[in-house]
Amino acid sequence: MEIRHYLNEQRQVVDLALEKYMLKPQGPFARHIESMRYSLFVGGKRLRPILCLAAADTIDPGCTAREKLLPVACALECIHTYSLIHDDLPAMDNDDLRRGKPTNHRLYGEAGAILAGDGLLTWAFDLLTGQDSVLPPESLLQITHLIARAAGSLGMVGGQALDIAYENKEFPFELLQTIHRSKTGALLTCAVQAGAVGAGATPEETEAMVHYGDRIGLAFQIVDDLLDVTASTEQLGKTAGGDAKKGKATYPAYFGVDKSRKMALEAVTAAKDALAGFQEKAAPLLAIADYIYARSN
Ligand code: GRG
Repeated sequence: MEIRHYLNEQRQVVDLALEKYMLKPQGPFARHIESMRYSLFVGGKRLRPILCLAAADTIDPGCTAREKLLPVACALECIHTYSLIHDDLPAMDNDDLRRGKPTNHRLYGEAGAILAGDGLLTWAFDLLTGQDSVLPPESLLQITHLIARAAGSLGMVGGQALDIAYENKEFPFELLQTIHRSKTGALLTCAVQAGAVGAGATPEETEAMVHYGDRIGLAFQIVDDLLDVTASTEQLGKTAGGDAKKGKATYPAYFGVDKSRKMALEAVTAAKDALAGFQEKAAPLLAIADYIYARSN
């Protein structure tokens, strides 16, 4: 599978769906909606929605499920984008650059950026439960709960709280794993799990997907840590070297660059092993796992 071609094609599918489902900048809230749309459409790999659709395709290769999952895929991207807007705020990472462009608060002010994030988070749940949602009520309820759990205080928000609380402090490696699992891994795992559930996966199939999500989540975070050390600001589209400056504990800080790369590769191998039962139907998910590791080189 030519992964770059696949990811480009799928990114276009997601972008079209986002355009369809996203609020339009009109009426009395036009400026606020424009601020949400700015960060949503300024770039991004669309990894979470693509993972959701690829998981659905693995369970239901006839591609009928993926259509029904497009609002779910878009909701995941809205939540991810909100997290990036808030992460960049002066009260958090205070960054000027995201996705290669000025951060939201640089353009819309701090209050505007907080509200853009709040708007995207809330719109995600509007999208999940509104008129565009065509999944059967039972799977919809399950998926909505999975997303709320992954995004909230026992997932991404909780992970971010821990990440900030432990800046410039020493802490055991186990806590670093908890931070990564919740801050970054939970939403990635949830994307794959939601795709599987929406496509009618059996509990065993869903379990395999969760295992895959957990391992690519780990690999993704290790690679993100590595890129912060090895890539330039231009390559990253955000300020490079930020982790060390902010006193963040990272994989390279604990283990060095070479060992971290090895650990990322091990995580990707375990992710791929988890999908052995799906054989060639899992080709896109396998290729995405390889792509996550390849970014580190
Ligand atoms: C503020 C509630 C709240 C949470 C923030 C996701 C997050 C939690 C912070 C972002 C900080 C960070 C660099 C985390 C590492 C992993 C990560 C989420 C990287 C960005 O995701 P990509 O590479 O970004 O998928 P694009 O722009 O391609 O969508």
